[in-house]
Amino acid sequence: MDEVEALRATLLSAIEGASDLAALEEVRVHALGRKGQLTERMKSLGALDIEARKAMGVRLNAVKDDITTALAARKEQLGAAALNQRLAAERIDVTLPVRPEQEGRIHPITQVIDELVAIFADMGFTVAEGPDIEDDFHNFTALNIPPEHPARQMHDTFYLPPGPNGERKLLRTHTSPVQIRTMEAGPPPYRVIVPGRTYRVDYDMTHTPMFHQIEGLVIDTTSHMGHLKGCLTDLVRAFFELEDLPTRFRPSFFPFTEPSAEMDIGCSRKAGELKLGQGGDWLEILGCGMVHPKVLELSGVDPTRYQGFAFGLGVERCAMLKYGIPDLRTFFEADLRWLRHYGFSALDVPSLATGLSR
Ligand code: 2NM
Repeated sequence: MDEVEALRATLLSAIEGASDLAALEEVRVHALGRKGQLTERMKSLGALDIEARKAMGVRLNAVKDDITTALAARKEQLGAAALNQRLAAERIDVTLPVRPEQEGRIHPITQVIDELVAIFADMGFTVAEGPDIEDDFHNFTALNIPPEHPARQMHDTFYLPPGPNGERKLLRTHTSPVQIRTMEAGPPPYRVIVPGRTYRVDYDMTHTPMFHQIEGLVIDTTSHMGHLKGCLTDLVRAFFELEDLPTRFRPSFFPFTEPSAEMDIGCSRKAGELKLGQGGDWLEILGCGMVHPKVLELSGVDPTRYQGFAFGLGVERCAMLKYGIPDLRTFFEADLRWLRHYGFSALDVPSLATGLSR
């Protein structure tokens, strides 16, 4: 046997003899690595004359191919053996209970929005959404809010720096601009609610600069104040889960509705404790009214053909009343202990079939 054949035999038997993947890798480096036996032989080809170099080159390449093939085959064998060994040695008990994980909580604001959406959806409303950054027309002008109205003042509305055309955008002060956009987008009938964030320059015990509203809009040919009263009375009775919660409507004023009203719910205030649904006291809960003909017209709806009502309520206030949360500002402090206390399980989706929440 000549030297090349001897090398081939030695390397092949070393490959066969490797007992694990680490040993096999050692054999590979020993043979084919930068200083490996086969590599060194190939380097020495340069010293031979051209005919001998050709012949030896062909033989060495054949040995290299054989070694490479043998290495791959042995690697697969050893890999499979290692896996089988692990499979035999290791056990997973798939019946073990999962490790306890912290469950996230639904923020009371989200919960109340979900509850109100469920109630309105049951009455046939759909949800509309729109931008937080609005223009003056959709937030004020289209709502019949006059140019000199105090709400437009810098100290009540967050204005953005003027754009290239001098127009100053603003953070919407209510979600009504979405209702304007709904009316602009197509003809009545409309039956929509608009939940979302709203912004006003205000910060004290009972006001935060960002807060949440749900507004509603119902427009058809014959929608009237009776529908408004029935719809909103059903709403508060479903939301507070009090079947005969008393309501009353007091005359009020908004530029975008005529007539306008404020709705109160019955309550009692004894020894500083508020109880909904009984006693002779009243608590203001929302604003509403028949949409002003000028608002319809400015939104492209024919006020001689269509009429209807709108309303708006504060989500934080509803959450505080229903869930006994005393301080408005805690809603936005992102305190996890607070959220664990006042938050809701994601597994209890509010629906009218199962009760709004548990
Ligand atoms: C309120 C009270 C009364 C209202 C009006 C409109 C619109 F766009 F249709 F004109 N949206 N929301 C409205 C009416 C809002 O919040 C206290």
